[in-house]
Amino acid sequence: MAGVSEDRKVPEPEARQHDGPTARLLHRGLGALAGLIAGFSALAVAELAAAAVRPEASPVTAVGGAFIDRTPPWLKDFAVRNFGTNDKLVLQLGILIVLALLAMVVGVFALHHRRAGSAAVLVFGVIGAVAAASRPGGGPTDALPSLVGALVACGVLYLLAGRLTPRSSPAAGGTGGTFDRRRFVVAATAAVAASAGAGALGVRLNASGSAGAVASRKDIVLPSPASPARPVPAGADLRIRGLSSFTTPNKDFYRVDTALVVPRIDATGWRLRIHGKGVARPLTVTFDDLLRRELIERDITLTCVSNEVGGPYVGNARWIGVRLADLLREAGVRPPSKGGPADQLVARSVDGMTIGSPVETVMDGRDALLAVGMNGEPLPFDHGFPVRMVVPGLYGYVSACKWLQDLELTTFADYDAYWVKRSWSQEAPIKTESRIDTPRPFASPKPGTVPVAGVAWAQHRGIARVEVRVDGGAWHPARLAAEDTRDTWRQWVWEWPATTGNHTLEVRATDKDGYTQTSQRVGTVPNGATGWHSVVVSVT
Ligand SMILES: Nc1nc2c(c(=O)[nH]1)N[C@H]1C(S)=C(S)[C@@H](COP(=O)(O)O)O[C@H]1N2
Ligand SMILES: [Mo]
Repeated sequence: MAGVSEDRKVPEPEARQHDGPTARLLHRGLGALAGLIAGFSALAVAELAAAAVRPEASPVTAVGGAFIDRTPPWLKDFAVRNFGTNDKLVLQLGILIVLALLAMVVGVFALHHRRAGSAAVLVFGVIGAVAAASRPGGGPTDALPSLVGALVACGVLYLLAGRLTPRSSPAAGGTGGTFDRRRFVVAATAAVAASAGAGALGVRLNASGSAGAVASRKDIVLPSPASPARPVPAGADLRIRGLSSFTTPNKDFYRVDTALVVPRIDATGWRLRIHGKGVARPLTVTFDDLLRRELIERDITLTCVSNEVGGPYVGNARWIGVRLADLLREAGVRPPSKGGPADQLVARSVDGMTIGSPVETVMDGRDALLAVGMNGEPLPFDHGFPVRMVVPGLYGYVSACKWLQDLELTTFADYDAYWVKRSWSQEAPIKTESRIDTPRPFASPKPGTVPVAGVAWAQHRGIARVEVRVDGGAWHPARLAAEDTRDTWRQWVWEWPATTGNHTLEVRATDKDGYTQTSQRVGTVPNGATGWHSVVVSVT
């Protein structure tokens, strides 16, 4: 009887109530919330400030970019394997989560160390500023968004922590005491609202900042190529349900790059410089210069070295561009076999990517392109607008530089390109591979005739044969679709007389050099995966 009613009759003094464990927890929680709000203000204000500099200067993008450049190959491989094209989203979310946790810690700390806690926010600002200023294409002004954001956050935290500081009251002891919750709520709401406004405005301004680039892309009319591709042979696309289409639509084309913000370049201001070792006549060309040259159109299948056996990072498109070898010859470049001093062509993009290709390969007569068009339209921004390289037969990381702005002739001995510094091979021709597209893994087709179909590729050599086997039995020759060119992938199908039960399907291809895919499984690092793709299905 005693406890409850007595408590009601003799209430504790207010200050004592606020000193209880729940009150203390609530107080800390509000400190953490203050930290979060300050962090939010920092990012929102930085986003707005970035609109005055460039989108790449916003702190999460800058820190993310710096992180990507320092990612060890195994982690990159892990990210690509597990998150695929979402890897960048995962990275940015990860950075935001870490920031949120740190902001909460700083917020709680600021409850008792208001000045030091607020000042600690500036440390993050400096980290963001250094990362941003040292990004490719960045300069001292790139530091501004992080610094301005941090200053604002510092002020916000100071203010909010102040509202959480107990007013000195004679009865207040320990860590508690009273504070005016209403005043805190008002200040916090104001900070959130103002930041949200600034952030939203920043996002909009950053988007509209690329209006010139978007307009320049819309204005482009691709001239018809002097050397058109022949039409894709009717029999090249088997049109089997579940099988990748022969030409990959741009919207479905795989995307692999290190760019957190896709560069949006205004084609009218674009310049490409060709220079370096053995370049007798260095060249600078504009986008219009390229369009005025002889354009060629070719079907070429692109493949990423990070593509696992059975993976999705391969696609086929119809490209329009100029012959890279022609331009190089105009600049006076000779391949090593003709006495040229440079054996490596290093392509540089506006976002600081470097991609090195063998000069010999680029000039050996294959259709190495400076591409301006992809499947009948100017290159999409994601795929390198306004100009990218495409070299049949070489993995993308040693040939397919997007958002190109510079070509330098040098040697493999003198220079390691971006991925080579990260333990990938200097040279990497595409390996002969094949993939089962249908049936899908763990599908359950009915017994009877089941088409097993997929694609095989050995760019610049061509596919000669594809074979399929079931449960490790004899190899059956698949029917090959018509060949478009030896630079494109080739579809295949085998009509499988499927019987009830669980079965393992395996595929292997043989290229026109007579090489049959090895069964030996190796990973993607350092120059491409090998092994047979297999799919387990249960026929019921
Ligand atoms: N600027 C730039 N170009 C780049 C890359 C990059 O990260 N940055 N990645 C390369 C890699 S590894 C591949 S496989 C191809 C992929 O081209 P896609 O995204 O158009 O399919 O682009 C290449 N060109
Ligand atoms: Mo790649």
